[in-house]
This record gives sequence, C-alpha cells and structure tokens, in this order.
Amino acid sequence: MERTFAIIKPDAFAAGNAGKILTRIYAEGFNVVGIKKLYMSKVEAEGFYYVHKERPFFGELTDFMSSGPCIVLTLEAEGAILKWRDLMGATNPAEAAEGTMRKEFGTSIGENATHGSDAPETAAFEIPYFFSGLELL
Ligand code: FUP
Repeated sequence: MERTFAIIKPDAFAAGNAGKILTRIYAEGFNVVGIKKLYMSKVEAEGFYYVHKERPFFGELTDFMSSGPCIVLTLEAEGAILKWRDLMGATNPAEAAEGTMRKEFGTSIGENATHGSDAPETAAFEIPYFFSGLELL
C-alpha cells in the first residue's frame, strides 16, 4: 500500500464541492487515513510550495492557498500517488480529461480544485508537513 497527500483547495471548499470530491475519493477505493479542515497562513503556503519559490506564479499561488479554508488528506491505496494524480487530471482544468476533479471542479490553472503529491519523495515531505503520526493512526 502507498500513501499520498491531497488537498481540496480553497476554491473547491468555498464552492461547496468538498463533499462531492470526497465521495469520488471513497468511490475510487482510497482509504482516508488522515483528514482535516485548516486555514493555511501565507507562510505555511510558502513553506508547502517552496519548490516553486522561483516561479512567476509563486505569489499568486500562495495568496490563493491562504485565501480560505481547505481540506488536507492523507490517502492510501495501491499506487495511491498515480491513482490520485489520474483522478485529479491535468494541472490546467481546460486540458484535464472528462470526469477528473480538475475538469469538474477547477476553474483555471491557478484555481484547480485539488492538489496531489507527484512522487514518493514529495509525499514523504507533504504528509508530515500537515499531519502528525498520531493523526494517521
Ligand atoms: P500540479 O502538480 O499538477 O499541482 O502542478 P505544479 O506542481 O506544476 O503546480 C503547482 C500549482 O501551481 C498548481 F496546482 C497551480 C499553480 N500553477 C499556476 O498557478 N500557474 C502555472 O503556470 C502552473 C502552476
């Protein structure tokens, strides 16, 4: 079994789509190991996305991620990282496949409804960034 880190981003949470996204997560067979609502600060968002700190969209991205509450998740499944990336769809909702979370609930490349770890090393950083061991029992 593999674990991945996911976020239902502030746009999807504010639009009332968290329930629909969670329903899909369960329907696809993920085990929800960790789940909580939080309201990320700008500094917390900058730390989370530090790999993008030199990118031109870094300010906009971290403003957006700290603009409202979100839901952070630790998901478990066989091949969870790729499985969740597939269910999310392409970064840009306009290019995402039908039926994916970003196609259904994203509105722009920045406000794209969900996040998912892109590799095992990323998941190994992202899961403990938001969850303690006790929260993943
Ligand atoms: P992804 O792994 O699909 O979330 O995509 P990236 O790691 O490339 O980008 C992380 C986040 O930065 C995206 F979810 C949205 C934001 N972003 C932009 O706002 N503009 C861009 O051109 C690229 C990414």
